[in-house]
Amino acid sequence: MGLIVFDAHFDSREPIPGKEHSGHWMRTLSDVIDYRKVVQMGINAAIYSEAYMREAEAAGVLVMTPYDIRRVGWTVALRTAIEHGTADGAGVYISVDIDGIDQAYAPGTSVPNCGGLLAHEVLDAVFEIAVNAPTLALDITEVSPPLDRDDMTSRLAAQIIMNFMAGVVRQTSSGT
Ligand SMILES: [Mn+2]
Repeated sequence: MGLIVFDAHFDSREPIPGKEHSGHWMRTLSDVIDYRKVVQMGINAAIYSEAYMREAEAAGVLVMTPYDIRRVGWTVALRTAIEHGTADGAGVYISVDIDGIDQAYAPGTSVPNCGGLLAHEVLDAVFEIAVNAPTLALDITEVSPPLDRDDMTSRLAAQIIMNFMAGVVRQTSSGT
């Protein structure tokens, strides 16, 4: 299974005994994740030491910061991401951490992101991936209604799910 993740964070920190935190699943699920088929889009490189980037890339992860994506353009970035995530004929699981999207669109999250991806970029991306790749499922994480403003983050999350489903329908119906 391939994995295309939208997130500002690597989530590859060490677990801290006795203290719960959400930033370690990319490390602690190493027995089920094939890192050579993982793409992390929207990583905020400014908040990490270089070691995190080097470790991810050494494991085979394709890392794209918002800057990387805009420099090559979304068409090329998504084509590259899909090629990486579907290596060896793998299906793709999409995971959207809402903090990968800029705080201007997604303030309702525990770590708002100044400098994240734009809402329409991620809305278009999940649609494009669902249309153009054998996509298995999508999840959305880190949406926090108590921290939201006028439900804008929750509505964005719902729209991401709808765009994903529209892409799945388009792919399913394209061969008939
Ligand atoms: Mn995150």
